[in-house]
Amino acid sequence: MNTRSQYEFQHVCPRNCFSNCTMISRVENDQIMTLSGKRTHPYSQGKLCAKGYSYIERNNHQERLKYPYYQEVKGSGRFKQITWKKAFELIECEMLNIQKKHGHLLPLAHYKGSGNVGVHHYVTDHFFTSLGGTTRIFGSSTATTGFEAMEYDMGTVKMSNPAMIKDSSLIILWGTNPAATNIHLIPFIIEARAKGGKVVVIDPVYTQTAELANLYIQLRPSTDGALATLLVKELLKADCYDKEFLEQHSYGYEDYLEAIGKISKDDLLRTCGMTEKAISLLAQWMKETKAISHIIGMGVLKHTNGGQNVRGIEALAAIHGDIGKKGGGIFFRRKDSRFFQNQLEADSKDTRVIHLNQPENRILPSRFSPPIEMLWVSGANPLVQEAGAKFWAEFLAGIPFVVTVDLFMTPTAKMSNLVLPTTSHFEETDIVTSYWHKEISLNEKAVSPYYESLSEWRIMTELAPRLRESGCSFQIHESEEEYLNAQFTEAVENRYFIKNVSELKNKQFTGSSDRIVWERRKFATATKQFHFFSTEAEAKGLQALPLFVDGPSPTEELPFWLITPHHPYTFNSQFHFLKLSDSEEAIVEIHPKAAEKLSIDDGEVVKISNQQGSIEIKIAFSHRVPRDILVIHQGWYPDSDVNINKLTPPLPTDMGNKGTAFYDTFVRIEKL
Ligand SMILES: Nc1nc2c(c(=O)[nH]1)N[C@H]1C(S)=C(S)[C@@H](COP(=O)(O)OP(=O)(O)OC[C@H]3O[C@@H](n4cnc5c(=O)[nH]c(N)nc54)[C@H](O)[C@@H]3O)O[C@H]1N2
Ligand SMILES: Nc1nc2c(c(=O)[nH]1)N[C@H]1C(S)=C(S)[C@@H](COP(=O)(O)OP(=O)(O)OC[C@H]3O[C@@H](n4cnc5c(=O)[nH]c(N)nc54)[C@H](O)[C@@H]3O)O[C@H]1N2
Ligand code: SF4
Ligand SMILES: [Mo]
Repeated sequence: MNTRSQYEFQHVCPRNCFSNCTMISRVENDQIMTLSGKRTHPYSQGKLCAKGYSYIERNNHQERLKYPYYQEVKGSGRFKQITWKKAFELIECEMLNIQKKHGHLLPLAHYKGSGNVGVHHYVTDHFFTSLGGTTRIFGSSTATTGFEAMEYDMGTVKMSNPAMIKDSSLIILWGTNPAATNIHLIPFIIEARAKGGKVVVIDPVYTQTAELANLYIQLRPSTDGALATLLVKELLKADCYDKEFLEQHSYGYEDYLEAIGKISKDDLLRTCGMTEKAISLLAQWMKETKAISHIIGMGVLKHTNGGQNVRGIEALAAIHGDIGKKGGGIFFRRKDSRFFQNQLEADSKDTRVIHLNQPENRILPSRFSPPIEMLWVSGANPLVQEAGAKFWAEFLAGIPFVVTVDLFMTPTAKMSNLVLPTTSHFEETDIVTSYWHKEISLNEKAVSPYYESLSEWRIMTELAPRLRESGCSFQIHESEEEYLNAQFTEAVENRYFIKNVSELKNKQFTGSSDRIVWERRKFATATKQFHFFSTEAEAKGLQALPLFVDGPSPTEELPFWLITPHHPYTFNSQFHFLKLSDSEEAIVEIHPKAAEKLSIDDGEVVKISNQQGSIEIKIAFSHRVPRDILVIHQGWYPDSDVNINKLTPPLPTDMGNKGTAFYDTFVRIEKL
């Protein structure tokens, strides 16, 4: 029974976040008065992060877009406020002109980012699919690198309920900083520690999560696979490995063991930038532990050898016998978190797909055949978030008509012709699924749209009838709820036993089974075994075995790694304007000894550059970073010109064709 008062509504935070917290708003006179986390959510348990608690402020922020705006010359800043009617006319006119000129709509492209991951927001993909052949542009989505690596080894990507981490006696966090990026995991980690479990953090940077660990291992970036191999060698030496798993449930382990037998320990230690002492305690703990939980984060993946490093960690987990056991396993993400109709139908058979993160596709829009003449950007801020900001600026400038749908005037919006204001999750109906925990929840509409904002469903619904002539088959529904009802599939019903929105209303949290994945050790590969040897990887020109492949390193000319991780108080390019950050202005963290060598003082503004470009930024001394690493948090710094992706080259990762090796960026520092 719903016992909430008439003025309470349930929402789900739709950020591309592990938690997708459920929250309750209390509304008076069409205004959200208070907001709190919903306590019955099994994963987030009623707590929000700093960004979540700031949502009321964000919702009414003076910089939120109120009206549609148009500028003829992109980047001129000469925006004119226009009516929605005029905006729809402009869009219709552009699309019809493309259709007339080319006889098809392939020059019309759309690019959807991860600004809002709710089911409602797949309406953009759905709409473009309904036009027949158009172009879909992908930027980077590095998770695909991890997915491909896991598919080589296990056939598919699965993950146990992350709350099970509380039962682990040894947790290893590889390249992830949940104290900043996945705060709801921390109580489970603390619970494991309280029960005597040990926590190990492996990261080149001494992070907020490292502070919570029993052991912190500082490794050279992009060498996780080498460290995993070192640990495998230690286990083998001590005869401490899961023989049954290797013999009965794996394929190709003999080849792997033979190959790593030939690699010297000293070489591996040198690669990882470590002494033997640094790994001996971890090796000892591993020998004493039955099953280990390995949590693999984006820090491992955002390198040119990221996928191969994931395979290295998986090989370690397989040899130690962690897979399919209580208190153990590999935690990365679940791949099967999209199962509504509009999520499944992302592309039509005629869609032209362009991966813009691939260097061979980094050409101007007019050079594609057919050229790109119109771009629709939704939930994305590529000018700030994609590698190679200079290229993206030129790319946007080269498209005759760019439409951006957002809540704020971002740098990308400023490089658009038409900027359309859209609703926040308090102003629309949605369903949010999670790639981490298993809950799905309903997001209710609580207040009227901010000024003239329209929901993305509404925008598409208004546009569709105007494009029937061009073959648009997007179906019109009466409401957002009806639209969502039409997206329910058998997969949703099988998992959650619900058929429509109203059933979800009464059954907000569903399907969190505590089954341990791969418990029967029957994998989804061709042999049903865990593959140390992958013919699929080999066929793609990759290593068949999970052996370490070295990546690029700093050079004399570009002596620093630039690591640009996610900040606790911002969300990618969102929330910077709230000034929640302890570093309101952009700063670069550098070890004082490295700065001393360059005669640079704390607080000094310096130039950081490489072959891609340069930025000017303030120095902050920090003992968290090694001497050859600089850290700048990724995101949008609206009060300065700093755009760190001016420095990141479009280097693809080794697997998953959307991956970008953001953390293989090398730079020099100069005094101004
Ligand atoms: N507060 C907040 N939360 C977020 C986000 C946000 O922007 N803000 N973004 C969300 C999104 S989209 C994502 S993808 C996730 C990302 O969250 P995480 O998985 O935590 O990933 P990153 O912040 O990219 O990097 C994590 C750590 O990897 C380290 N690292 C870099 N290179 C290496 C390496 O080679 N090996 C190892 N072992 N470590 C390395 C970095 O120093 C960093 O501390 O967070 C999500 N949650
Ligand atoms: N250097 C460096 N760059 C990185 C990373 C890194 O670690 N280092 N991380 C990468 C990663 S992991 C990711 S996932 C990407 C994220 O980059 P993006 O996918 O671009 O994600 P966001 O910056 O979160 O959001 C993009 C825009 O969506 C808008 N938005 C929010 N809600 C809605 C909505 O309901 N509708 C619409 N239309 N718009 C909305 C926001 O206001 C914002 O302007 O960045 C990547 N870029
Ligand atoms: S950003 Fe993540 S942790 Fe914060 S409220 Fe949203 S879902 Fe929860
Ligand atoms: Mo991400």
